[in-house]
Formats: sequence, structure tokens, C-alpha cells
Amino acid sequence: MNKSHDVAVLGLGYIGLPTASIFATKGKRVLGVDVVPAVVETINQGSIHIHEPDLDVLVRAAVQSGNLRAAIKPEPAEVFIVAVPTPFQVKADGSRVPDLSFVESAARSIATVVQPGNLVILESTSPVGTTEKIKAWLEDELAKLGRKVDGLLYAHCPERILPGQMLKELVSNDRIAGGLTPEASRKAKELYRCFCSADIVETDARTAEMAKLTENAFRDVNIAFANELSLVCDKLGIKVWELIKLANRHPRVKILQPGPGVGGHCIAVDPWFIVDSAPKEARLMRTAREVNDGKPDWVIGKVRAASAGLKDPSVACLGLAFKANIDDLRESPSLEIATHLADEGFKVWAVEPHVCELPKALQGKAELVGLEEALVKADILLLLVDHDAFKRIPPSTLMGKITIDTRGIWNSQ
Ligand code: SAJ
Repeated sequence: MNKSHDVAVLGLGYIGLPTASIFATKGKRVLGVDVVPAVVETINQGSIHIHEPDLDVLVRAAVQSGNLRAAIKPEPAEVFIVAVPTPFQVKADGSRVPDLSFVESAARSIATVVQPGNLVILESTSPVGTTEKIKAWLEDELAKLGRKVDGLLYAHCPERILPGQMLKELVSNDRIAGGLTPEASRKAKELYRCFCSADIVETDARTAEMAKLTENAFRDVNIAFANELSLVCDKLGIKVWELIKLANRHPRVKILQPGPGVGGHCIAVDPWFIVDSAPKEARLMRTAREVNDGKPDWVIGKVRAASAGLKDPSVACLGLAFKANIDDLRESPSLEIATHLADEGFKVWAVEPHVCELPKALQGKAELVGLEEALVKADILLLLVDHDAFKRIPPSTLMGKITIDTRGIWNSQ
């Protein structure tokens, strides 16, 4: 009897968990592997530890079907999918270098269970050359164990789902299957066909790695253009929101929206992988990162200027999430701004309808309050996230208040 799973997914976070679950609901026997025992326990109970619309329903269905089980350690499987974090480390000189330690441990962890002909897929967003490294790490670990395993296949199949719309995009986004060999690309394509209804395009692993980084760097550069424009317009006394609307009437112009900075764990990270690989060449991408990373400071400067002359100024920070209508606070420029203002001595009323307690960075420094309370109490209303709840604030409520709108939802009205 063949006891191996069809698929083992290593890393049950924002990418690994939906992927493992969707495979399971399509009839694959899936083992989800995570090094955190609490995550394994939660999933085995059919619950989830992250927030994403409808993910709870999918995971419950997957677990109840008997096709998804979570464990701490890998077990034999036909396909291993690596979906672990790939952060960067900031060096003393300010340069960023990718931290592949989670990918390396995942690759090494399967050496005891991998069998001839298995397919190893890297889904984590990674610098060019990482799929080749996975092969090297696994072969090194196999050699240490004295195991010889023939015919292993390797591919990079990057994930491109948008937080907040993950389940829809898992199925409907085009995919890239980039193998170290054409056979690996073909096998990976066959695998994803079971739930992906869009095109699955075969290429080589390095191109696939670069494609994913390119997509996020492209968006980062475009957001940096909008953010830079907001600084220029502010200096020249022009309303940037009106300006962008006008410029976007040109048939070939599509400027994105300025904001308080770029957050999340992808767009603010991935361009650095390109810059690290080709520092002399990737000049525009580095500058875009610097422009976007500089925006929170600019916003803080605006609050300082607005508070001049006020005694014990208080600020309502509307939104802490990294973007609209989600509860994800990772790498959020809004959280960075609120924390900074609190550290500077401002009284901070934080309003974040998508969380029920303050994140650690703000605990003891700010108060989490409801929108109405903040609107009444604060001297300065600082709009940081374009949550729907904030779009519904009647303009009359804002009368007589100092408002700073970093997203253009009030200023553009
Ligand atoms: N932002 C702006 N102005 C805009 C658009 C976005 O300031 O006009 C800001 C957002 O507020 C947020 C940040 O940029 O702070 C990133 O948000 P996002 O919606 O652009 O992207 P993410 O990080 O949620 O997801 C991205 C997506 N990549 C692209 O659109 C090219 C998604 O498809 C990827 O799967 C994801 O990164 C990932 O995991 O790599």
C-alpha cells in the first residue's frame, strides 16, 4: 500500500494554508507541516490562526474531509511545496540581504522522507537562484544521511494572490511553473491544474523567480511615483488627488494612489532581492524603495506642523492596517506613524475597526477607541487607511477639525 501523501506543504501561513486546503478540497491527500505546535493544533481542529475572508470555511472543509492533516514534521509525499517566509536582514551599512534560513531548513527537513522521482516546489518569493540552492541543500543533507535518492525534480511556482482576495485569486490567477528541467515544469503544471482555472505557463526556475520579484518591484516603483508626486504637489500647492484624476484621463496614463508609505510583507521586501542581486543595475528600484520608505516621516512632519501652537495635542490615527479593509498590521506604515507620534509625546487615539486589541508596538502608548469617540476627542484627525468605515464619515463631522488625509478619501471629495 502506498502510504505517502499526495502533497506536503511546508509552512502553513498566508500562502501555505490556503494552498494546502484547496488541494485537499480537490481530493488530494495533503499533509501540512509547520514548526509551531499551536498552529498545527489549531488547523487539526479545523480552525485557523490567520485572517483571510472565507479561509476558515475552506480549512474546516479540508480537515473534515479527512484529506488535510497538520504535523510538526514532514512525512513521505509525492510533492513537497515550500511556502515558508523569506524576510530580509538589514545590515549595519543599511543594505538588505535576503534571509533564506527558513527555506534552507525546510529543504533539509525533507531529506529523511523524500523518495525517488518526488517533485520539490518552491512557492515562497525568493531571490533568483534559490531553487538551485534548494537542490544543493537537499543533496547535501541526503549525502550526510548516506541516502541516494534519484530523479528528484525541482520547480519554482510563485504565488501571486492578493491578501483579502486570496481564495478567488488562487483559482483565477495565471501561474508560472518554472522547473530546473522541462520535466519538472510539466509535472508542476499538471499538479496545479487540479484547482487553477487560469493559464499555467512553463518556464525555467530563474525566470520564474525573477518574474515574481519583477511584479512586486513594478508595483513598488509605480506607487513611489505617486508618492513622490504627492510631495511635489504639496510643495507647489496643488491637490495631488485632483491632479492624478486629471492625468489618468490620458488613455495611456494610469497613476496609482499616494499613501502613507508601502506596507505588507511583499512589495516592501521583494524589490530588495533584486537590488541585492544587481546593486549597480537596479538603481530605480532602490530609489523607489527609498521614496516609499521615506513617506511615513513626511506624514509625521505634517502632523508636527499641524500641531504647532496646540497645547498637549492629540491625534486620532484612523487605521493601523497596511491597507484597506484587512486586519494585517505587518510592516504597516500606519502603525509606524502612530507609534512614532506616541513616542514623540502626542496623545494618540488609535482607531482600527479590524482588530480588538492594540498591537504590541502601541500597548501602553496609545488608546484603541471607536471611531466616534476619536472624532470627538482628537485635535487632529489623521487618516492613514482607506477602510470603508472611514469613507462613510459625514463631511460635516470633519468641520472645524484639523484633518490630514494621506489616502485622499476626504480631500478628493
Ligand atoms: N498602495 C499604495 N497605493 C496604491 C496601491 C497600493 O500606497 O495605489 C500600498 C498599500 O496601501 C499597501 C502596499 O501598497 O501598503 C501594498 O499593497 P498592494 O495591494 O499593492 O499589494 P499586497 O502587498 O497586498 O500584495 C502584493 C500583490 N502584488 C502585486 O499586485 C504586483 C499580490 O498580487 C502578491 O501576491 C503579493 O504582493 C505577494 O504576496 O507578493
